[in-house]
Amino acid sequence: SDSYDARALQEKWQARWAAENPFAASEDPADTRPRRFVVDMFAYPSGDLHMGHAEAFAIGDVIARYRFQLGENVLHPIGWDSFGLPAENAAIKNGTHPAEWTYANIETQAESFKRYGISVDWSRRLHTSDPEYYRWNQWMFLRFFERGLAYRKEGLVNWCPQDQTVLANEQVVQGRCERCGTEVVRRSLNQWYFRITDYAERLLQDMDQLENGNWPDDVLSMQRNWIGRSTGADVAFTIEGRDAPVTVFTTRPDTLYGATFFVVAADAELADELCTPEHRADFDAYKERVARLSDIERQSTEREKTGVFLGRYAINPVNGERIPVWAADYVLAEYGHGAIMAVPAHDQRDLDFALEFGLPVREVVETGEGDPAETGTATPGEGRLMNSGPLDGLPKGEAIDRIIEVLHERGTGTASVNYRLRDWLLSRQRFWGTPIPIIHCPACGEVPVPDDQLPMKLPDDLKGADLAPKGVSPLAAAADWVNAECPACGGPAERDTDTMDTFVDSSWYYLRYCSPHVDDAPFDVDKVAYWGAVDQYIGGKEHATLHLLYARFFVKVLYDMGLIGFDEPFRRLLNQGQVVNGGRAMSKSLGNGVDLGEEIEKYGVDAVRLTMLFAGPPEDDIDWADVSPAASLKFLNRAFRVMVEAGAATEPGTDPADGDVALRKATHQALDKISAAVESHRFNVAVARLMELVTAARKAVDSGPGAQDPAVREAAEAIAVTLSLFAPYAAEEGWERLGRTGSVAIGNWRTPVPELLTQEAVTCVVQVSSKVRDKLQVAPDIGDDELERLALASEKVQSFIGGKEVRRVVVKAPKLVNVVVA
Ligand code: ANZ
Ligand code: ZN
Repeated sequence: SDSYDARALQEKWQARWAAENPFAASEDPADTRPRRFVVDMFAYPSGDLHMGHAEAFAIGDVIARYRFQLGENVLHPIGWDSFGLPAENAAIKNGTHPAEWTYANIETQAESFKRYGISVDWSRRLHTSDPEYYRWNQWMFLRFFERGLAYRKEGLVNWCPQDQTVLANEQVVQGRCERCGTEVVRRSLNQWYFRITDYAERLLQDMDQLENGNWPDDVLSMQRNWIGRSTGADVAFTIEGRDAPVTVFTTRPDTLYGATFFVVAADAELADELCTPEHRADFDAYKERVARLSDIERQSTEREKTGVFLGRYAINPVNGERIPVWAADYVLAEYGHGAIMAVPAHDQRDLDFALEFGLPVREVVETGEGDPAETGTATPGEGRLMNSGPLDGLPKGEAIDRIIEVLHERGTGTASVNYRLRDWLLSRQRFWGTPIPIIHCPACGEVPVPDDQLPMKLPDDLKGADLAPKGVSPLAAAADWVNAECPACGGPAERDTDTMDTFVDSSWYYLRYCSPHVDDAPFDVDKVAYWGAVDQYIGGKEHATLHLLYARFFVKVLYDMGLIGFDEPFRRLLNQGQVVNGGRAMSKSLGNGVDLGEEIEKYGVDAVRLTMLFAGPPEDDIDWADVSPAASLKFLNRAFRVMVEAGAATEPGTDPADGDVALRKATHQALDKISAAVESHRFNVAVARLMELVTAARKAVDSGPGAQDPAVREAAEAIAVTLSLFAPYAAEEGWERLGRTGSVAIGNWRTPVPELLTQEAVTCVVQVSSKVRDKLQVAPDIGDDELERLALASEKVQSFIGGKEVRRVVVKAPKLVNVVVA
């Protein structure tokens, strides 16, 4: 048929792509084409693809397809992040093994991705729940363990009572489980950690590679805050009745003379130790209360301050003052040293506490603001020191340097740096994840599973109720699985029953894409060296701190191991917006969900993709209520007809040199602008330019030189080539109708001819107070600022302005400038 039939084209071209895998990457060392590594954050297989996938993958696909068009060797892979709780919860509900749900959904999504026509190399497909993949999680864990970067410790952890598993700090959002929204509680458990804190400084410093627009600024600042570097000093306080002093971390050592009490985190062992018998009952009761709170609640400045006196005194190292030692929950056990010197005059939390419990407030910095003891507002700002002996009169900054020198001389303090970042809590008490490859032997302790015994596979006979949350891993109940021989002494031992956080899986999967089938290493180091770091990564903002920080950490460790030659995984990052409907996020409860499958049924893949890309800049949210896939479909029909008509009128290879000059210029200018727009990720602008080109070609056919004109063929071929980035089915079919062979999508980009990019000048009238005084010849696309500059530079205009004051300049580029003088 000569009209655009989305469904028929989908079937036809999908079958061809399936047979030919046209987007396969090559690793032939003789291949001299530039390489390009483009990765979309992989999908989680919960049901079929949704509108969010459709947007993200349409964006990633334009970027990859543009590179294919330029003739580059592109690695654009696909995979599934297929371990995790939803599969396990579904299995419990349905009485099945999580693999059933997982692999069924992966198949559904794979079919949908194929229909969606994304330009991926299907031969590299991976699933993290395959033993061929997760065995390398285990291998990595063992390498981290050998390097002291994986360790187990007993500590207070975030526990989700609903999911019955621990959560990393990163998975607790405002005191609630990121996944199910249940309020998180604290529990003391023996857990595995990755020592990401060893890399805190590098994670911070190396962000300079990601600046200047390579990564979005807000993601960088979220990472910076998450790492949370603070500079200050460690100061040692003697505690009466204790041999060793207790160190505190402070960002304000200059305020040391204003320290009027001392606070220990109520849940720190130190608090327990320092508590005197008379205060024991009060303290124990208090501790019990604190255990039920989240860190966020504890640090909220809104909450009333609570605490108990421990019956002890600390000695201020600079003035020998005895200050009372309290236990309170606003001090966190796991930050700094779990104890602080409290300076109520200059720290609001300390002031609230002092006012609550009648503790003294002493100003030591003259800030020019009211006395905190009276106003109830601490004064953290700049000023000169007072009540501070040798520091008196110094400004804050100098006082900090001076006091650090003094402390250093006396051996009671040093400059110090602290990070908010905590070690990555990695073990989970759930089933559907990578088993931790450690065997616990009563004689030998923690013994690594030897590499040649990997993968240590999940049992496949647990299902349904076997997996129900019990507070310990379901693996613990599988006796056959748990009991093992100690690899060191051969005695009876037990396997670790926890599984790894699924963020381990996603920390290095992009490296596996370079050689997904190697079975003697996580990746082929030569192939990873060939592709290098990911050139362009595309995905949602929700991963700003979790996944992206962990992936950066993994790459740094692998770099230190000498396995890879780069220390940042993603050179450029693009965060797409969300697809919303009627101004609100789509949700079941609002009933405003839009079903991707139904949209595709109605309008076809090309129209849905085009609509996503035309809606606005990729970072912005798309409101599906405001866009029109029907209009996209109409446009596709018009574009298709132009290609069909040009194809019927002229042969491929027709020399365009004799063609209509106006249309040729329109074509070459469109090519130029579409390239620039795609390179700067302004896909909506690229689509708009393409639409203009279709309009110009239509006009040339209907009321210009007619379809026989070689310029019409040139325009129609340019339409097919550029359209292939956004609407691959229409483009392939159009190309075929133009009599061209081979896929339109690869190596067909056109370089505009420079002579055809020059634009005719237009005349701009320049007025001074509404009287015409000069005429300028300017480019039709001149900007307002440039035009204003030119107009004001005109001698004629200047002579009419004379010495008068210019009130304002009205600019209507490219036709008019009016200089209004007093
Ligand atoms: C005295 C002081 C005076 C402080 C002053 C601040 C202002 P950041 O910037 O977050 O690193 N602090 C130290 N350890 C703490 C812990 N475990 N839990 C809660 N608070 C803790 O904050 C460092 C400041 O937070 C430290 O500096 C300490 O209070 C407090 F005018 O020491 B400061
Ligand atoms: Zn042993």
